[in-house]
Amino acid sequence: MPDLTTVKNALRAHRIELPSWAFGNTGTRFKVFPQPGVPRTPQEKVEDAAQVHAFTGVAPSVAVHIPWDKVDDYAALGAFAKEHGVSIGTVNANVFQDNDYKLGSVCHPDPRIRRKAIGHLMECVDIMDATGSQDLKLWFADGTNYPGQDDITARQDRLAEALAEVYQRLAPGQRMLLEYKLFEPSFYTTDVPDWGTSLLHCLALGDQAAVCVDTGHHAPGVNIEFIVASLLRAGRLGGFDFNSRFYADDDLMVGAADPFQLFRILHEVVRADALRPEANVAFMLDQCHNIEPKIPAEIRSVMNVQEATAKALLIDAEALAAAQRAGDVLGANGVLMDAYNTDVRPLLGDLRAEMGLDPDPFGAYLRSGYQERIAAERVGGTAASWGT
Ligand code: RM4
Ligand code: MN
Repeated sequence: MPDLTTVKNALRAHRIELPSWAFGNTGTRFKVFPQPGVPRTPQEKVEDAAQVHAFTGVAPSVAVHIPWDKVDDYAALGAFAKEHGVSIGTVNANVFQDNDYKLGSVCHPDPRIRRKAIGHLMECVDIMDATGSQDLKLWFADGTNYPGQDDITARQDRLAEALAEVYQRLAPGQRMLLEYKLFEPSFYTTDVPDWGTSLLHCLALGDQAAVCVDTGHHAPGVNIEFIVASLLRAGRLGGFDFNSRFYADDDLMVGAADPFQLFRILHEVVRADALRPEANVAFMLDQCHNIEPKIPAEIRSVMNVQEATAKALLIDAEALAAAQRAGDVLGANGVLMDAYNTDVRPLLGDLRAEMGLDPDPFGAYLRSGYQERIAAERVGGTAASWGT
């Protein structure tokens, strides 16, 4: 059995990044239900993210989305985050919400639009320089709706050209994470629809480019842990956008729809010894809390990742390898299931107590009075929301 101190040390060192947009109002294409106390500024999003870190101890950075988190002075935003005990993490580019991008951004047939999109990506790298962020995350809504609408190969060429230009702009130590998604908003072709396409572009670019696996971006039934294992093997797993889904890109809390899948994914990470921060795999959340309260939902999500990670760390690797070598199908599966079926909540409670935290971050936050305070204080102004 793995040594409990080693397991706890791995969990203590684990880092989970929060998305600024999870704290703002979000909804579906049908309705956004506003919530009281929602941040009105990027700074207020940072304050809320800092609460999640204060109660969990493992979420010390917050990803920003540009222009949703546009400020005049990004270095000052970074300093503000630091004062609140967190830092600015991944910079997410947004080239999908401008009228010019109706037919795409970096794959658009018009060079003027492509230039504009590349300009935005360059601006995001400037922001990384100011905040000290390591990663630029790129997700493109680019694609087509109708056969014949545009040339599939020409669009790949335009994509490669744009990515190469931005890649050249990266400083040593900065990375480009290329995220894929099967479909939506495009319904016929998507220009980066899968991990193969993303990996091909990353390989062409160089070592500073890696794939981002958003767990909600696959067809139903896809074996995500297989993709994760393959990318780890190739040294090109840049990070995760964790969330869960029942149907498509549902953006629900990670571990809510399929905790077993999350465990299987984390087993591959642990097996590759890639949980350590030095392994440079970013564990990010990318979620929208449309009907549930946002800060508690982020706390619950962090706890869900920790629980799946703890179970993966508890797998008896030696017993598993021995059973695999012996061709003991049921024995090997049993080793995995024993770990999965362990109740790790007491272990995580102990760990939090050792870290000087409340063993129950969820309850502790609810009791803290923060939610009531922001609901009372954040009146006036415009609540941040998906799209602003
Ligand atoms: C996309 C993708 C990106 C996120 C946006 C908001 O579906 O998952 O990571 O930045 O949504
Ligand atoms: Mn994502």
